[in-house]
Amino acid sequence: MASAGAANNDGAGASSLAGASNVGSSGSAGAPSAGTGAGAAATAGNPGGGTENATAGSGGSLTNPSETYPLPDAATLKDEDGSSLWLRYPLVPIPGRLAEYQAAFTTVVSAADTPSINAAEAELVLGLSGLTGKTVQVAPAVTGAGAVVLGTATSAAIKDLPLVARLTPLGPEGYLIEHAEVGGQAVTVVAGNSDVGVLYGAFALLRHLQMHQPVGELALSGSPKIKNRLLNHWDNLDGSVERGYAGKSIWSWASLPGSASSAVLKNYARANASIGINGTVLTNVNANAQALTAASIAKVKAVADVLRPYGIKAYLTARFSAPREIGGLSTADPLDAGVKQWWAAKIDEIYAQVPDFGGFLIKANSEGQPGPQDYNRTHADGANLFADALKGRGIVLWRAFVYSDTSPPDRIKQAYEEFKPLDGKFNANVLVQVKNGPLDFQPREPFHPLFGAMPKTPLALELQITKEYLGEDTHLAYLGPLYEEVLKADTKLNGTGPTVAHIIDGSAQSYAVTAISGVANIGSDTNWTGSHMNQANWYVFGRMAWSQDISAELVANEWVRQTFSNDPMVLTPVVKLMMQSREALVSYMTPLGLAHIMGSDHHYGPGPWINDLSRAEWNPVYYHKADAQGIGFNRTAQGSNAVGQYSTAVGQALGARASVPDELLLFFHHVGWTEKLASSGRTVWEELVYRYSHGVDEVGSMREAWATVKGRVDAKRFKAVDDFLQTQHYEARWWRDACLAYFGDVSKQPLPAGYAPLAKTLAEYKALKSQCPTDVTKPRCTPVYSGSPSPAITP
Ligand code: GCV
Repeated sequence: MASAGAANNDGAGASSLAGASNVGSSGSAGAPSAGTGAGAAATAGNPGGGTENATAGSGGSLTNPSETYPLPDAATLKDEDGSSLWLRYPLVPIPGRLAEYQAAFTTVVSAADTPSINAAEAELVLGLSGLTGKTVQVAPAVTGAGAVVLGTATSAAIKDLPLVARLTPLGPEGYLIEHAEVGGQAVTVVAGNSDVGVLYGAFALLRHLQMHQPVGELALSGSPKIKNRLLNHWDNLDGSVERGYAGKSIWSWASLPGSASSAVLKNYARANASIGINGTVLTNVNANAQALTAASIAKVKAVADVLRPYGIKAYLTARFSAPREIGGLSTADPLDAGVKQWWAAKIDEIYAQVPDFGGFLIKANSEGQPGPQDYNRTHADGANLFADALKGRGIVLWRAFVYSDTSPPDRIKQAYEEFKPLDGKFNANVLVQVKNGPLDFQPREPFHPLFGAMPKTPLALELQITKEYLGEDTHLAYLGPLYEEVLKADTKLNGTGPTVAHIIDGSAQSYAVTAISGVANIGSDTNWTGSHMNQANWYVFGRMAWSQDISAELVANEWVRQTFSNDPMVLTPVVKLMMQSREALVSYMTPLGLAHIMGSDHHYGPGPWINDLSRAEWNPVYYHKADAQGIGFNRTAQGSNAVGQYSTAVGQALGARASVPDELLLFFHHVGWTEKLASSGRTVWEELVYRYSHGVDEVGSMREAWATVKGRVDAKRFKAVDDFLQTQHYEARWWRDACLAYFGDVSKQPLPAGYAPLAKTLAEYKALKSQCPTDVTKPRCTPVYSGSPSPAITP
């Protein structure tokens, strides 16, 4: 049954994930609500996407044209702290839609008393009561109109309905939501092929309603193509989070198993189930063997017990040297019989406590982590050690992010060189987990050349949700466009296609097992993700893990509607600024294919001049290679030949100056400062100046757009987002001025006319190193400027 939720941290927050609602209020009439702008063409699902279908007949409009959204009364627009995420369920503020929902949803009729069905019931009771302003309760049977009937294809109320024929093909996690007649009454059926499928259906229905969609012709369905959709937490046992910008680890490892009963974990599970995530790796890939002791396994069990009703399996990272560190063995050699026995026993011990344990995520022989190469064995030898012991029960996600201890001529080539020769050598329950690009979660990089190159080895895609290189908690960068760019990237193995999405969903190369991972941005902050807008990146990861065809814009639309408002006066500007945000950030940080020019270690502010670290590839100068003649890393056949790792068609396109896209120019080519770009007619230097400056002004326009929603969203969240946008604007200007100061100095090119001058000297930017960031866990700098950072392109 529904329980009032508590805020993320400790229940102290004013609103909660489970219970908060931003009660709609009357007031002066707002904007006309016919679907406009960013939202107009969107539909509630994903027509033609193959994995999720829209409401039949919902047409192109997301709102009822005959209704308008009232301007919320400032006195009654309650402050929110973000702890409710996108599960707020506020009263529908438009009378016609409210009446429609009040008539359509009066009771929830359950089919079975199982943990997942109970979770679905509880969510529907909570959500429907909030949205309709009426108490919706669970009933044992259909007694009148307005029932929502839950169940699987074998439930008594559902098994004889014609819709079962459409449900069955949707697979074990699929769901279907339709009107039907049960017990002589018109009801809404939420059906799944499993209990978790029913839960997914419940969340899909609530999403539809939170988006104020009509319910007259209800026909929602969905099923994922990718089987394992995981968050990867880089959480350490001491409560810190590597690359975490949202406080401490939510597991509170030291207080487990007792603390598992806190509302935080249940709310975490609800949020993940609502977007289809079905696995979570609890521990950092830079692993600690202590996570595998008996005491730790008891903690994992406690967490897994909370996650299980929501269809989420717990996974762990495995430190390769654990047999030596906690097992008392003298070796961790994967071919040693004693080592095999140790891992087999350890894995049995885990399954005795956690019967649905998902498996292991392993980083080996990378950045100092131990691995099979320590014993002259291969990655396949290492992965198969775990695969044997997990067989029939779990999977191994073996990471391809390998980064050796010696300086390579071109760091990005290592993963392909080590893994491609091992294709076909991994056991059936091993996936090689590959980052989206060959470098390291940059604002933009090309897709990883391993995608398509290992037809006999299932590859999992690893995306980063926490924005290590994209302004962390502070800068607004909606990652939907980045994820979409990767998923749609064309490997051109077959002329056209397959895309990365079709590689990882298993369809292109017949993988037996499939997976996608997102490095979580979640922590103990009340708003979960360090900033309100970063919640959207958790949300979009889940939605795209479920459906690779869904568009970033549609997901932004869904998220804004559920998180802030359905009012087009909010929806249109906020979706627009989200959609421009990633490209704006690329422009002011790493335009034209620049990469890894952030300050060392913290990866926050600009540091293109850094050249004094002991290993070549730790220094930004290694990546941009700017000199008096030009800029960029030559990865063509005449350079490092990284292009040779792609299919012939992709390699040729990236390797030729005439066909490489401007967006990746300096990633693959070293070009002269005064060489002209065919696309703009500007020289490379002028183009850099233009893009850096344009990025700053884009943030200015994002701020202006956000300013228009004042009074239409609660004041607390409005101000929090507004403050961060101001910081971002200043820091975008800092990025622009610092990078142009440095590249101008190297190239000896003057700033062209039509641009604002650089505010400080190169020496002053370099000197900021000692002040900024002041705290690496919250890497915000004291304001770098006063006044307005824009216009950077002067009128
Ligand atoms: C978990 C980058 C990050 C590291 C991270 C590593 C990885 O190097 O900076 O913090 O370590 O990637 O993905 O393993």
